[in-house]
Amino acid sequence: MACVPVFPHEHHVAATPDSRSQGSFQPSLAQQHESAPLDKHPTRSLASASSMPRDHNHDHDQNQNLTMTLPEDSFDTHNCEPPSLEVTFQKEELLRMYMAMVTMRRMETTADTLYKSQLIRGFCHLCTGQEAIGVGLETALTKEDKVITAYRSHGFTYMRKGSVLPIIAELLGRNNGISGGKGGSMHMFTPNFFGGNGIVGAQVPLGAGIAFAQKYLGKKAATFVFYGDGAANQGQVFEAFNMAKLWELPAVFVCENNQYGMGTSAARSSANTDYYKRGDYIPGIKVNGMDVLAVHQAIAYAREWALTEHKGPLLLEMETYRYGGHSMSDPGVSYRSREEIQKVRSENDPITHLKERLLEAQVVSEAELKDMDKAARAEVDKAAKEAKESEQPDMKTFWTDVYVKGAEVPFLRGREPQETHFYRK
Ligand SMILES: Cc1ncc(C[n+]2csc(CCOP(=O)(O)OP(=O)(O)O)c2C)c(N)n1
Ligand SMILES: [Mg+2]
Repeated sequence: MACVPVFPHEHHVAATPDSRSQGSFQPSLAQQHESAPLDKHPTRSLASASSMPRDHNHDHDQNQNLTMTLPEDSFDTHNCEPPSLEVTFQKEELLRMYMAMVTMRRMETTADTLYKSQLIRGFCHLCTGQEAIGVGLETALTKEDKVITAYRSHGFTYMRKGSVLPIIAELLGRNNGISGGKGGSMHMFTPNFFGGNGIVGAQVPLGAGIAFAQKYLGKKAATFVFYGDGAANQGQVFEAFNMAKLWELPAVFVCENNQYGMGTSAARSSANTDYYKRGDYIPGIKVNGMDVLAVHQAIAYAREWALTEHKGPLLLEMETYRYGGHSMSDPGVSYRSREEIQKVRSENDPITHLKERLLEAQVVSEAELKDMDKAARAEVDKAAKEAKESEQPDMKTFWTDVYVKGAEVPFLRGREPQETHFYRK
């Protein structure tokens, strides 16, 4: 299976059978599946029963395991062994991953359309092109693990919540949105997903704090802290690294290197673009973030690492690419060429990669994949219709959900002086 990384890794450290079996942090496949993925989420609707292929001419047993070997250049390492290149999945799990990625893409395309028709206002950051990260992440986590990211949060929210309607409704500012229609694109949360944060880099120390809380409370939960290449040079990121290492926190810092910040290439903004080495004393792994199976493998490895006593944090760099502009107000072609975007789309698309794997392994036929694409479209279109039909939040709730109950400041200023709201009379 040809699987081309976004940008071929220059300093690849090949996994040898020996290196893969060394060290207590290397989870066995059995362990990975114990801590795993989709089946541990009974409420998740990655793919409804009706949208999964039922009657095809290939292998009828979707519970059957399929073992595949990832390309040798899937990982580069800094002071640690690479994850195993052998991955085993049930066929049904692979189909659910495909379904999740196409649903996520359709959701973002729909958000793009709704934004352009001015039904979504304000900021809106889409993750089109980066789907393998959100999906590969969730397949390796348990519900109790924690996730925090910046403002490019729709894909993660979808995976943690398991449905599209609360996300589109939130974008449209409707009361059945995930934050009651009062948060918008950057402020989405679930009990174990801490958003959605608009201040670049600020989620990194917050994430270290969440990891600290898990350790303090004796919980067996790893915290995955996402940030971008554009945030990677901030002082607070290194301060968080330092404390996480000193306190051996169960944190995994994940740099989503999509090659650009807000209009500036990684090479123009970072003196060292090997983000996986930038933790210095924290070991790191560069991962082909366009391959959902490589992402899964790296996340499972990192989770095990973080939860092993005295190993402390790990750094992952997901090498990926964003197809759209930084946000809806950026066409995204003034600092990179259309040809570059087209080349990644046609040669290195994460959905196409998985599709090719599934076809090659005869897990599914082309026609069945088309049916899944159609089902994903129908699911998102239905959610968008329902979201559009729902109400805007009542103005009475305008001042609520700003502070934790009991922690409110005496008053909060609105846009106009006469809009001031007094929490304490
Ligand atoms: C502290 C702060 N400075 C500047 C901004 C404006 N800003 C928003 S996103 C961004 C670039 C971030 O790029 P990156 O971390 O690579 O994330 P990506 O958008 O590529 O996902 C900037 C400068 C901000 N939101 N917060
Ligand atoms: Mg970036």
